Amino acid sequence: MINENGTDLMQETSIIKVEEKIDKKANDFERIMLIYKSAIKVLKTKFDILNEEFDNFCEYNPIDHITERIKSPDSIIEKMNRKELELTYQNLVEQINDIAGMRIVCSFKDDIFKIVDIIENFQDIEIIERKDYVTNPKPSGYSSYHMVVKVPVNFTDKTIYVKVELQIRTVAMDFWASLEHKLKYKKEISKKASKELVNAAKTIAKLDDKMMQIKFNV
Ligand code: 0O2
Repeated sequence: MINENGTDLMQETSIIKVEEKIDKKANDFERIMLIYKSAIKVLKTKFDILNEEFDNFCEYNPIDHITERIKSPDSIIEKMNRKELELTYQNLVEQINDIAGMRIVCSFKDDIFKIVDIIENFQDIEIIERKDYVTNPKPSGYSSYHMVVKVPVNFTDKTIYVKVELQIRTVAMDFWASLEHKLKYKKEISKKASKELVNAAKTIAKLDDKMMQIKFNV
């Protein structure tokens, strides 16, 4: 929840046309992006601490690697158009949950749920949405655990709560998603190829289950 000293990013944002401002390289857009970048830094620090704790004090580290990104202006506009949203900052902040994104890539499938548990226990982070495409993959075959969280970012005069999308997946799921994204990027693919990708995703899901079994039996 947002406490009485905190500000939601939405309250920070007036209704300005995103397109115009991006074209003019206006300060408003840069300021908003800086706020998202800061939220990523806050979360990244949390995961760096966990990583060190796992490496130094635990038998095993479930995190293989972490990547983060801020959505590009072109990609923001493409997503807003796809969702038929008017290009305003208010819509950007309210409706687009993955301007700031972080991907936590785990070794084994059960590690995903360990990481989810850990995030649920972060006292200062609010989970506002989750989608479990690990238990229920998308029709495309895509598998990952998604969470949208609100992260408090402290500035000189206020705390702003900023949305970050977390994608938690195994190395194998990451391999599939990354290649599938490359194959589909800005082009239609045939029905046959789509079917083959779904089959490849099923093979990968079996492989993840097999690797987990092996881990439990070593
Ligand atoms: P990009 O370029 O990766 O950022 P929402 O974000 O919730 O408002 P949506 O699309 O309903 O909108 O949410 P969903 O299904 O949770 O997907 C969000 C993100 O998950 C996508 O962001 C992708 O990164 C990833 N994703 C979802 N489905 C697929 C898929 O079939 N294949 C691959 N490779 N990735 C997928 P963007 O903005 O669509 O794309």
